[in-house]
Amino acid sequence: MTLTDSDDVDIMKHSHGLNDTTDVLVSPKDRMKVEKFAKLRGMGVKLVDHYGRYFDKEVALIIKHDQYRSLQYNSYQDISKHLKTLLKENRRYVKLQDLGTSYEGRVMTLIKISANHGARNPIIFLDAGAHAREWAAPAFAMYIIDQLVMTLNKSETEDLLGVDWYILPVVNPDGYEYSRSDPDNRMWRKTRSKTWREECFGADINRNYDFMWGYRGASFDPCNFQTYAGEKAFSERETRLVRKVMKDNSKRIKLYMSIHSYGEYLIHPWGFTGSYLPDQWEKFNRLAQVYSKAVVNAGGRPFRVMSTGQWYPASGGSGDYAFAVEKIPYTYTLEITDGYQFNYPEELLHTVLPQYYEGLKVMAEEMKRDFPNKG
Ligand code: 0X9
Ligand code: ZN
Repeated sequence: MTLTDSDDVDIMKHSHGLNDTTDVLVSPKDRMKVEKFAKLRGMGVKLVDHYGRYFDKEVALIIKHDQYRSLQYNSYQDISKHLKTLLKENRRYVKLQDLGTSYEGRVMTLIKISANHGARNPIIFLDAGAHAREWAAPAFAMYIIDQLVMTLNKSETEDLLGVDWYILPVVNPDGYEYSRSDPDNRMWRKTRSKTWREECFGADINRNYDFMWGYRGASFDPCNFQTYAGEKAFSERETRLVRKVMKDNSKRIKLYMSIHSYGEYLIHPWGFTGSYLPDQWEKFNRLAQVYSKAVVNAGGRPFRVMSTGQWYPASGGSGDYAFAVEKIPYTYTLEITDGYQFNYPEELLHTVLPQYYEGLKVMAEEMKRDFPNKG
């Protein structure tokens, strides 16, 4: 069947491209047919029952050509699909690496974006969504990905500021989907793995890394729904997959940033203590100020820059691990959005994400300058 106007199907509006919808009125007896038609073509279907036109029995089907959208909160499935679409449409610039699966079996995909994959440029490694409820973080990671790919498409010569971007947009897909599954689960933070307490699930990914594990600001109680550090360091598959990215690329990764929310903070090691700072703290501070200034220049608010431990000490975080163990020269945690806690309104994403992105671009330029000898 083709989707054309007929006695059975009333197309109220055609799609005008990606992300647009086709809105269709259909009688209940033909509903399945149209739904199947859309699903077979990978289109999303939203059903509005009892649309109330002609007869109250009529049904409207809204067919979305692509469920994924930049600047909205997307499902993990749509995010994964979108990464594949980007690969298909940009084979020169985009590579995908399946890292493995999450505890519940979701495939975790690292996207590598480069103007020249053979050039051995310095790598900026970004991850987001370690904490399930911090939805703004994966949204920002996806925004960055879309912008980088768009930049490469606009100008063949543009070289993404001379760095390669490795991005893992959702570190904790099980938790993310759990937090999306029901309003009651919206505040879920941890993974969804089984623990030795039968009734309690999950560990805090940002307490699960093997540097000063369990030393401060972490819990050993699996029923602690915030900061349970896990049964041991790297007990969580997802944490191990992030480690794998770091280990596989440790020589070339010059900047690692873990994107979280909320509060507008850009924090650097140490996280395990607030009593002292690493020798390099002035470099950390300087680069963070550069980020913050660029955000301000783009019309945003300044970020609060400090060591993580000065904010509040917590050990077993990814930033400390990346710096202390993997020897990545610059590591940060970026806490984005302010004023709405974990429920940053979707319709406001377009106001802040472009500002945050400007900061990253300037950081990339700095990385290129700091590490000119290609890793
Ligand atoms: O507590 C955390 O893991 C982070 N804040 S959040 O609200 N996103 O949960 C801060 C992480 C900073 N890292 C350490 N304190 N080690
Ligand atoms: Zn967080």
